[in-house]
Amino acid sequence: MDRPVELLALAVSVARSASDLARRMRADGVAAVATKSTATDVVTAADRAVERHVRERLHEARPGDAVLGEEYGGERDRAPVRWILDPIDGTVNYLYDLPQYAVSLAAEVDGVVVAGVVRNAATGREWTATRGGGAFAGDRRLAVSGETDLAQALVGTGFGYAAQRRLHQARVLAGLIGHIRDIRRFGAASIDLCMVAEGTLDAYYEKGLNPWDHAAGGLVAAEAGALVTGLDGAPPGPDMVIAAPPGLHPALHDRLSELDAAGGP
Ligand code: LIP
Repeated sequence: MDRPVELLALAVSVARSASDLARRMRADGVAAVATKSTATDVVTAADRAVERHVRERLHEARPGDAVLGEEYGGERDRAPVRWILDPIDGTVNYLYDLPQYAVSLAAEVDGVVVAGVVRNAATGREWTATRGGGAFAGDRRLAVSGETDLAQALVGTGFGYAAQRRLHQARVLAGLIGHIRDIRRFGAASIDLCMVAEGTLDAYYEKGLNPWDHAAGGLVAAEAGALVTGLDGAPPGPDMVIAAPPGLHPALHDRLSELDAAGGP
């Protein structure tokens, strides 16, 4: 029962009920219940309730699996199957009722992400992928944009919760913005990565992401043909996540490397 398609079927079913819970709680009104790394890094009651809901459903279906979630943490060591969960990716959007937030759930087998779903809880848009099985939005198979010219590229990015990090990211953006078509900051990495997969963004990069921000969306982007990497040979991780079509990745990568995008606080 560890086949990627079966893990995906469970992930999709869980992400749908979790999204319904998030949307209901949003309708009831949302307030920040606490802050985490900084005063602007908020957590709502819904982030926690949705994570508990997902953990309960996964435990019911697969009691032996490990779960790593944004709000309750979890097993960082390797279990045969580990689920990587962001209950509400785009929490600030959720707080402000901006319809760009998602339940992001990935299944990792022996350390490799093999299935993932990202579901926009506000709009119901859903992106899925299995390793080697392709990426889909509903039944539509996804492919990244054919853009090869950085100067024509619409690029997504994001900023951290710490002011010093945002200042570094702004300096990097200042060095990049004159070399691309334009920038988009939508506020949820998982959805940004899926937009690269469907070609509504030509590329995306961000420093400071956690595994739960990019595990599922990264697989969707990769299965749609994107190169999903870090900088200078590193895998995608907290220093940097870049997702771009093979024809665009080298130019974006090299520009970000020159700008020390993985550096700073
Ligand atoms: C968010 C990411 C986003 C980033 C934000 C934050 P969260 O995740 O999806 O890309 O720019 O700073 O990390 O905190 O809403 O789960």
